[in-house]
Amino acid sequence: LRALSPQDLRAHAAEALTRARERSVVLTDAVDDEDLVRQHSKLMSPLVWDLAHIGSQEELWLVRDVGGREALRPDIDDIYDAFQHARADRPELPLLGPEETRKYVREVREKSFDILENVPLRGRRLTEDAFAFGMITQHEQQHDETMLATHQLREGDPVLQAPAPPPSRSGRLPAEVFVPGGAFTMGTSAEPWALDNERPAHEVAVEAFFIDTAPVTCGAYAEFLDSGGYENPRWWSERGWAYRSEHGIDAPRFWKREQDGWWRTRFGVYEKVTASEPVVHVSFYEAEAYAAWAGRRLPTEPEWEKAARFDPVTGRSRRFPWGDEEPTPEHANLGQHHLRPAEAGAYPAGASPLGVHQLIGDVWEWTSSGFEPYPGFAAFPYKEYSEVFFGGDYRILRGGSFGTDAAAIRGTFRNWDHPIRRQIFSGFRCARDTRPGEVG
Ligand code: AVJ
Ligand code: FE
Repeated sequence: LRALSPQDLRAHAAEALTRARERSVVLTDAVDDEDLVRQHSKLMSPLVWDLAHIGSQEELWLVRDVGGREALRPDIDDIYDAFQHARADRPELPLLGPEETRKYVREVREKSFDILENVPLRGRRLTEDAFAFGMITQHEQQHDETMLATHQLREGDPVLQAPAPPPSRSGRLPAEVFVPGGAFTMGTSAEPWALDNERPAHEVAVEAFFIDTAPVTCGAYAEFLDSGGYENPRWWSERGWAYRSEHGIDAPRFWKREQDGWWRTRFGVYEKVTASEPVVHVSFYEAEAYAAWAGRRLPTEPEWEKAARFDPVTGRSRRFPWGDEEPTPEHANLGQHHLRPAEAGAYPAGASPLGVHQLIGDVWEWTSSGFEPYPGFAAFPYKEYSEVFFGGDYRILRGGSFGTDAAAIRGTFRNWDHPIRRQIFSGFRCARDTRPGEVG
């Protein structure tokens, strides 16, 4: 991005915005109007709220701030402000209807494109490297992933289709990978579209450790379940056990035990759980309990990032596990191209220099770390993106899922959620300390 001419940068931003919008349209045109305005779960907004909120944020940042243009709909700012209304209360708001919403987001987008063509991309931090356009692209893609999670919660016939992801192309992989101890560069000061919480680049020391080559599979997770793991407080943290008991949690979200084993509902299809696939829709507490049962632990956030970015030959941290190039379908299962995670070994071209697979794509991975600012953090361009969440009851998730677009993921990207959440596309991999005398 840094090397692009202003004209190429504009074209790149326009292409990213267009791809995001195509996806928003797929997700909202897939259902009828009744489904669009309905709340499918108390945890989620009606899809029509997400769509108008996408337009509202774009109006605020691109049309009004970057473009300096007049407000289109100042009357609806409050309705689509995520901080004014909890998700559970959003169906009660005087929301724009489906057609009005579609018209609104189209009108905002026409203005954004006009502004992108004409605004100087130098001289102001918000427009440097077309940052605001990248930020709004990522915002739309993040809500698209949220809408995909709403689709997963929706009852009724399937409305989304996608081909199956590739099978393993890696032969037999080792169970775990050794990551050497020492300092590495975490975060970034160079990534043009990185969000405020990924900045700045800084050195972090980690002890040597081992990390799983691939995310924990449904087959491995079912062993934990079938050995009574959900009935034994020994594996659970105190808060995790209380959460599992209060909510009657006895398996990953969407799983059901049948006579012939575990089944699941996935985007409206009831199917047998595939043992070789990464487990998804587990909370942090479940991930933590599985790890304890397996005699292991979750990786910390710095450990995850070192495993993903550290190149032992150059000592440098890469943008992605495979290098500095943008993700392609050869590198990772991203972008809702498939509606499920792929089995271990499906993306050999996406492995890290140390040989860790599928860190990007497939499933978000819980880490043991809370959401804290990096040393030197500065809120940009607004406190409500990250700063207000620091120190809250959150755990960091890394790497993105099959429902995350390439525009909204990188080796430095940080996601966070409450430890009880599992409607998101969350899985995990385990790590462990080196044993005395053990060398990788
Ligand atoms: C960073 C994914 C936790 O979806 O709540 C969307 C991103 N911020 N709109 C979320 C976000 C404002 C955020 N996460
Ligand atoms: Fe938002």
